[in-house]
Amino acid sequence: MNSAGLAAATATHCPYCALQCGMTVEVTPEKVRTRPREFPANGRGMCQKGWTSAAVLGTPGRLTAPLVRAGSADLRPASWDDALDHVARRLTEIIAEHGPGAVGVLGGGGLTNEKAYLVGKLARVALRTPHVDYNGRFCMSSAAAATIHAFGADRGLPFPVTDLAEADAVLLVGANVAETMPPFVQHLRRAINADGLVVVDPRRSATARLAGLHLRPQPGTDLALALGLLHVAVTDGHVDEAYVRDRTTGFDAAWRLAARWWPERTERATGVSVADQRLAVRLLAQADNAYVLTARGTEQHANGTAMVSAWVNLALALGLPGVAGSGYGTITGQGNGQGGREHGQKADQLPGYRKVDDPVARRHVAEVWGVPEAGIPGRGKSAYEILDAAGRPGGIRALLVFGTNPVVSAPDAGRIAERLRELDLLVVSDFVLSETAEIAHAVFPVTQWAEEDGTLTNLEGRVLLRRRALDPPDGVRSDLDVISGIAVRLGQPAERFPTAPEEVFAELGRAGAGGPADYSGMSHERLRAGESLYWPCPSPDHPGTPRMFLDGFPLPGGRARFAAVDHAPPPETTGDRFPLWATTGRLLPHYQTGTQTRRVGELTEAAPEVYVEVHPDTATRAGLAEGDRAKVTSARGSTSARVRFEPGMRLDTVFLPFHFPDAQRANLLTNPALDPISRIPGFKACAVRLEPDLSTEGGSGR
Ligand SMILES: Nc1nc2c(c(=O)[nH]1)N[C@H]1C(S)=C(S)[C@@H](COP(=O)(O)OP(=O)(O)OC[C@H]3O[C@@H](n4cnc5c(=O)[nH]c(N)nc54)[C@H](O)[C@@H]3O)O[C@H]1N2
Ligand SMILES: Nc1nc2c(c(=O)[nH]1)N[C@H]1C(S)=C(S)[C@@H](COP(=O)(O)OP(=O)(O)OC[C@H]3O[C@@H](n4cnc5c(=O)[nH]c(N)nc54)[C@H](O)[C@@H]3O)O[C@H]1N2
Ligand code: SF4
Ligand SMILES: [Mo]
Repeated sequence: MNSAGLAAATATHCPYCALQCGMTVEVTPEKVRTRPREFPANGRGMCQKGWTSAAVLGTPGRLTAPLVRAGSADLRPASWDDALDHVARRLTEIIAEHGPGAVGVLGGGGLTNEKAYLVGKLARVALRTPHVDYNGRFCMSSAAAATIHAFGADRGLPFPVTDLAEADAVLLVGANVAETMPPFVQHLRRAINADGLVVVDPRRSATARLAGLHLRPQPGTDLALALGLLHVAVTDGHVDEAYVRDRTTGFDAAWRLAARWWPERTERATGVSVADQRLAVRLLAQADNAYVLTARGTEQHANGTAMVSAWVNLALALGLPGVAGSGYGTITGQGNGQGGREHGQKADQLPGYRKVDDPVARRHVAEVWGVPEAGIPGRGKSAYEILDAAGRPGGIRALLVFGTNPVVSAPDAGRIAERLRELDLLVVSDFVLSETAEIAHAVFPVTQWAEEDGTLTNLEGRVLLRRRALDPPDGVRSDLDVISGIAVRLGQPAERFPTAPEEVFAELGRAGAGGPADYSGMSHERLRAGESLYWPCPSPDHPGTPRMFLDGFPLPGGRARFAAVDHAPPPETTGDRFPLWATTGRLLPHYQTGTQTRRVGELTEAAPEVYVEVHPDTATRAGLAEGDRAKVTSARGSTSARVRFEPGMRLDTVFLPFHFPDAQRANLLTNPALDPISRIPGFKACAVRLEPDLSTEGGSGR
């Protein structure tokens, strides 16, 4: 037992990705250790990051006092009261001078549901700014927009992840689960053994190596491929006509566009052969149980919403969604990527996954918050637009950041870092000095996953309770304390910004009651008792909803909607100056911007620096050998990366992981053009050139 009377072993969940593997945290006087625990999503599995996650709790770089920068001085330790007073005073001055719309707030999909909810409330009620958004804008927003259109609701997997174990065929589009959530692969075992796993990825990724069929389109051409597969489904007679007639609308308009994507044209646009197109569709259509799953490879494009819609169209034509034993799903990425997009930290959204411009939702939430409805601001800028407006006259002058590190993760990150330096006030909550915290005016040191209670919603819409397993270090407080501390100093009553997670959860349930993501029947108590609760769960005696859409879709007539979408090339093309496509993504050992995993010895040893994965012939043509340092340059900037040969790579494509800081940032290259609907940037396709890096210091980041 430690001072809070905590048990030596606590059943909880991993701090990282959306699989939320069940784990036990064991605390002894010598050390803190994590072990996997039996849980449906992970079986008994856990990846290297989960095994080593306790190391971040005691990392030498752990922040234990607030930091404040006065003028151009360095960040210096301050007391909590002084730091909170300082931030509140500066916010008050900035709002007085520029108005509330000069303040921006960014949240994250790693925050608990309770924190995500209070981040939104802080912005709307205490700061009165519409400009609140979160890092999921860079992650899940295309899938969210496409599935809300198609199904009327966005729950990543609208079925338990264990259902996949019965699948004979799975089409996995732009997902590298073998690295991004290794225990997930166990659920694909049957499909893999039946040669029914079809992977769509321009790279021969670890996941593509498990596939019976690997389709290798040029980056950014997924939409043409999806249209081509729909075309083949129709012409080869694989459409589920009864399903399309009885359970959907809009097929004809979608087909009119897909009709022009005959197989040979699709092959020319994507590089995927006619035979492989036909085989992929046949495998899916002839399976007893089949699923279409998408992830960031196909979603993070400047037309990502349309791309996801095209994959959903294919699933609908084959009669998969809303049928037991088959379906469509998007694989949520961050630990609370699902809950993070439901409780009101999005620019266009109120708690319960309701629209901020829906008058009924506004009245309901205003009543729960005890504020006049007219006082709730309308729709605000999206994440990239907030960052891009930073420090501009008439733009964002003050920015509060909870749980994201845009200096590394934003597209065109060199320019975004410049914008953030122009802010009058940048405030960051984190447990380490992230690259964004380094340039902040105030930094609050916060508790980590194992030091506080909170709920998260995993990739299948199941709400989990993460338990406090040990005491936080002295000087560290929760994000909930930071939010409440700022709000109260801005004149809010303390009871409007509670700091007890259980109390916040009860309030977010009330605020979201009646919305699509209805948590009002859930409580920490039910979760502590071990109930398995999937939303919607609208009353205390409701068992939750593991499988959605079986009785119809929450749309007129209960019917799902096809979307009429057509292929468009990425916003920039390759040519003489930039002849190659660069795409970006993840490696097993590191998580996101690496602030956590780069502090773990074993993980840094496994992946010490950025590399560029390239076909040997492409590298040789650029005068590069394996292990050389290459300079990768786009119209935005350059990254210095070690060359790694990959014979399975397309000749026209290179790949870089985005986990590394400074001159190693893949995001010095990426194009910030945004999808018109989801506002996601196209992290997965930009034009670059590759050459030897002759600079001795090894890089030329901006
Ligand atoms: N180890 C590790 N695991 C993680 C994370 C992490 O940072 N590290 N992050 C978590 C988060 S937040 C997320 S969102 C998920 C992401 O999980 P994934 O989506 O699986 O990860 P990515 O590596 O971003 O992209 C997946 C694949 O898309 C491919 N791809 C690139 N361009 C294209 C394209 O144009 N079309 C298609 N079809 N594929 C393309 C890439 O080659 C890559 O193999 O992972 C989660 N899990
Ligand atoms: N080129 C390229 N760029 C990408 C992507 C890509 O595939 N390619 N993927 C995009 C995707 S999918 C995502 S999700 C984003 C992720 O991008 P970010 O959100 O910037 O990445 P993280 O490293 O998760 O940043 C979270 C920060 O918050 C801290 N943190 C973690 N938990 C908490 C908490 O509870 N409270 C507080 N206050 N802080 C916390 C961590 O220490 C870390 O510094 O990156 C996007 N950027
Ligand atoms: S797969 Fe995800 S949840 Fe599981 S241990 Fe690895 S990072 Fe943690
Ligand atoms: Mo993500």
